[in-house]
Amino acid sequence: MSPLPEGVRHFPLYLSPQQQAALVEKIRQAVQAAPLFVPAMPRTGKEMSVRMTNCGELGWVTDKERGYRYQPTHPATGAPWPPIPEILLSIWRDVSGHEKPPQACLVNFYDENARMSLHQDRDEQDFSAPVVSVSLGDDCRFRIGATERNGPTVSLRLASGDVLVLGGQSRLAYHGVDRIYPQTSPLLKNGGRINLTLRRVTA
Ligand code: MD3
Ligand code: FE
Repeated sequence: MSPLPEGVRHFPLYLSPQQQAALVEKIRQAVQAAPLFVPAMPRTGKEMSVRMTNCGELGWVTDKERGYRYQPTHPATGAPWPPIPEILLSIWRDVSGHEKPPQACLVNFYDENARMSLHQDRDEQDFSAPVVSVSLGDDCRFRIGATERNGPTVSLRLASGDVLVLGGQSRLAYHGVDRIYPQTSPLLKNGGRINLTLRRVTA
């Protein structure tokens, strides 16, 4: 068992099954107001396998023409993002150690074939705040490495209701999702995994 990298904290089953179900309902409402979109890589336009939306004052979006960025409105509807559900704000207050509330909540939806390749999160101006991640639905194999692309990595199985805090040295660590383990959670009727990431964006 490799230790987790410096700055990573894992809270297995932070949310009870009842809290998870209530949060899924909040996310379903948010997705009705702010439909999932297909993110595309800058320049190439290659589509990612996850589907995304956001809550909060700013949302992370990407497309071929304008690349990675945060913006206050949905790329298709032009509407402001829905508010971040209160339960997520209370998780942030409990685990982030950060004074200010999160500005963005990225909602990633994975079907059983979706992946996220190794990358760094560096589109934010404030790296002093951690990223807080909440997993719902099927388990995944999450991989995290060093701040250099070719550094050593460790894998972690994330389950529904788990919370992960990525602060300190790990804030700029390479990370990704290698695979989803289908049918490992009864939470989502049609299976798959939802990951919610809470962040500070502006300086
Ligand atoms: C480590 N999401 O949205 S969550 C992402 O499961 C992202 O959907 C993955 O990577 C997912 O950018 C991983 C855990 C996570 C989130 C942000 C991090 C790990 C991180 C930022 C820095 C280091
Ligand atoms: Fe990331």
